[in-house]
Amino acid sequence: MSNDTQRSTDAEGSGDQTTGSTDGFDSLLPGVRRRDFMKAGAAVGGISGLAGCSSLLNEDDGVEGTASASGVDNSVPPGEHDEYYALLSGGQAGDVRVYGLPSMRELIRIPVFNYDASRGYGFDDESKQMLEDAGGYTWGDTHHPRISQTDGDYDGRFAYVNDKANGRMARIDLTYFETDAIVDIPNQQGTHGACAQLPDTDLIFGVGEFRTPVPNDGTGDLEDPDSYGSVLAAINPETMNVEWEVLIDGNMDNGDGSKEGRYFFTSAYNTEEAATESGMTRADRDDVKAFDIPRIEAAVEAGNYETINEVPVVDGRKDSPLNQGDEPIVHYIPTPKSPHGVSVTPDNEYVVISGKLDPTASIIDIDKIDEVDDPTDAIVGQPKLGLGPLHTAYDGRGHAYTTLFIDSQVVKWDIEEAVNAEPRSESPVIEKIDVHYNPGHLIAAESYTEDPAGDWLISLNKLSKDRFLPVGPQHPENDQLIYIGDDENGMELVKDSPAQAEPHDASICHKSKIDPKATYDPEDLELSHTAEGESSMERVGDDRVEIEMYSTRNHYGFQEMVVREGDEVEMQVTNIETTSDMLHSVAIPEHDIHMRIAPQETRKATFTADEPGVYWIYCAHFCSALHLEMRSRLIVKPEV
Ligand code: K7E
Ligand code: CUA
Repeated sequence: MSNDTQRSTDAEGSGDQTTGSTDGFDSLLPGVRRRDFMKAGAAVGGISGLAGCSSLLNEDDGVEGTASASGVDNSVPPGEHDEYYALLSGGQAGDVRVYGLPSMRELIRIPVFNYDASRGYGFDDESKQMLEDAGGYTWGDTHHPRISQTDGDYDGRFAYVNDKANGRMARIDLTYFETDAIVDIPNQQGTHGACAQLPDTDLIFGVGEFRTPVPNDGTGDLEDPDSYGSVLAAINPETMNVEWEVLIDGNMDNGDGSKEGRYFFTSAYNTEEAATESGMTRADRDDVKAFDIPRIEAAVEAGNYETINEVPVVDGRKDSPLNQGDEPIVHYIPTPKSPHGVSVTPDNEYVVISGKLDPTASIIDIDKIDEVDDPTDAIVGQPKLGLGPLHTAYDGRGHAYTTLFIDSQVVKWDIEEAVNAEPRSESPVIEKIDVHYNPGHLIAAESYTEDPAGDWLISLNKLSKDRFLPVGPQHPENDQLIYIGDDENGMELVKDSPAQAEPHDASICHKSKIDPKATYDPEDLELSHTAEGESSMERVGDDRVEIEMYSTRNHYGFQEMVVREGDEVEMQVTNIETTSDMLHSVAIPEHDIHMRIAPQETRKATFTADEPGVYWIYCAHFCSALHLEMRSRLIVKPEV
C-alpha cells in the first residue's frame, strides 16, 4: 500500500460535516422553519411531539424512531446530524463538552483549563505556554459557557467560560472548537458568573464570588473579613484584557446581562460579609446588584478609579460618591434569600432571581430600576415555586422554567401571571416535573438569546443515585432531556444521560449558526507550514537543534533524527493531509510530548534530550493501515 493510493482526493474542508444535511422540515413544510413549527406546538396538537423529526421523515418508509408514549422522539438515526449544538461546562474537569441535541450524544470535549492528551492540549509549545501564562495551574472549574452574540442572536464565533477555581476567563474559538485565549483576572478570586454584554458581546463579565483583600498580596488586614471585597471584571472579548473592575459591598454569585447592554445583574449570598456558613445565611435578603454599564464607563473615562494591579478599579460600594444621588453606578436590590440564578427574560422586560433558600423567585422590572426610590419597588412579582429554586430558562412563549434543587423538580410557570399575582402566590405555576435528582442549572435551546427555540430543555442534575449501573462510590451526574414544545400535553422527560462531573451550565445553539472548519487554514496559524520534501534539521547553537518536518500517511519527514545528549530540541511538525479527519500525532516516549495535528495544522514542541538512547517517535492516532509503521527514530548520542 503506497502513500499515494491511500491519499484521498476528497475536496478539502468541503463543509459537508456541518451544512450538508437538511433537517427535513424545509422540504416537508415549505416556507416554515422548524422553529416556527415547534412554536406552534399547542396549535398543531398531536404532531407537535415529533420533535426529533425522524418519525416524520421516515413515515413513508415505515421506519419508526424510539418514540415515547406521547410521541416525543429524540432519536437521531445513524448517520444523521443533530439539530443543535449544546456546549456544557465540565465543572471540576476544567473542560467544555459538546453534545448534539436532541440525541444527547457527546461529540467532543474541548479542554480549556485542563491538560488533555487526546487533543494534544497542554503538550505542544503554544497551548502549554498559554496555560503557563494563565497561572500555570493544571485544572480549573468551568461553570458558565456563553456563546458570543451579534444583534441578540448567536453568531457562532466564540464561547467564553469562567474558571471559578483560579479566577480566570477563557475564550473558545468555535471555528476550530479550541481554546485560544485565557486571562488570569487580577484582583478576583472565585470567578463564578460569566456572561457577555449584549446584544453584541462588547464585553465579557467575570463575577467575583470570593471576598479577599484587594489587592490580595499580603498587605492590609488579612484577618478581618470586613476589609475584604469582591469585584466585577469587564473583559475585552477581542484582546481578553481586563478593561475595568468595580468593587462592591457583599459578594456576588451568578450574573446575566440585560439584552440592550445597559445593565449587568449579579446575585449574591453573603451580604453579611461573613466568613462562616452560619454568618453567611443570617440575613433574610441579599443584594442583587444592577451595574449600570454606561455610568461605570463614564466614571472610568473621567478618571474616577484607583489602579490596582494595572486595572482601573471603580468604587461601587454603597457609600461610594459614585452611588450617591440620582445616577448610581450600582443599584443594590435586596431579594430573598441567598439568591442564586439570574436570568433576563428574552424580551428584556424582567430579570428573574431565584431564591435558593426561599421558595420564591423575584421578578425585577428592568425599566423600573432607575426610577424607583426604594429599590425593592422594582420587584414586580414573587411567585412561590417550590423548595430550592436555582436557575431559570425560557421558551419564548412567555413561560419560565426553574429548577428546584431540594424538591428535585423543574417547575414551569407563567411570567406575566406571576407579575399580576400576589407575592408568594402559587397561581403562576403551570406544571412540575420530577427530575433525578437535585438539579442545578437547566437550559433551554437558545434561551439566552432574544428568541428561544422552545423545544428542548436539559436539566443538569447533580445526583444520579440509582439511575445507572453502579460504578462505585463516585456516581456520574445525570443530564436529563425534557421536551417543552407541547404546552397542551406538558413537559415530558425523554432521556437520562450520564455525565462525568460536573456540568453546571450550558448554551444551546442551532447548528446553522456555527460553521466550524473541517481542516486548518494555514493562514490562521502563526507557525510556518512545512510542505512535503521541505523538512529541515539544523543545529543552531552548541546545544540547540531545530527541526521542521511534515507528516502524512504513513511517515514523517524524517525517518531518524540524531541529536546530542543535553540538546534542546525544537520540533515543528505540519500535517500536510488535505482530507478531513485525517489526523496524525507525534508521540515521543519518555519525553512527555504528544502533539496531535489536524490536516493542514502545524504544531511545535520543545524539549531537552537529556537521556542518551533510542526513542521511537510514533503516531498515536490510528490513521491508516500503516499507522503502526508510522514511526521515526530519535537517537540521543551520549556526550563524549
Ligand atoms: Cu448554579 Cu456555578 Cu451557575 Cu453551578 S452555578 S449549578
Ligand atoms: Cu499517522 Cu497514525
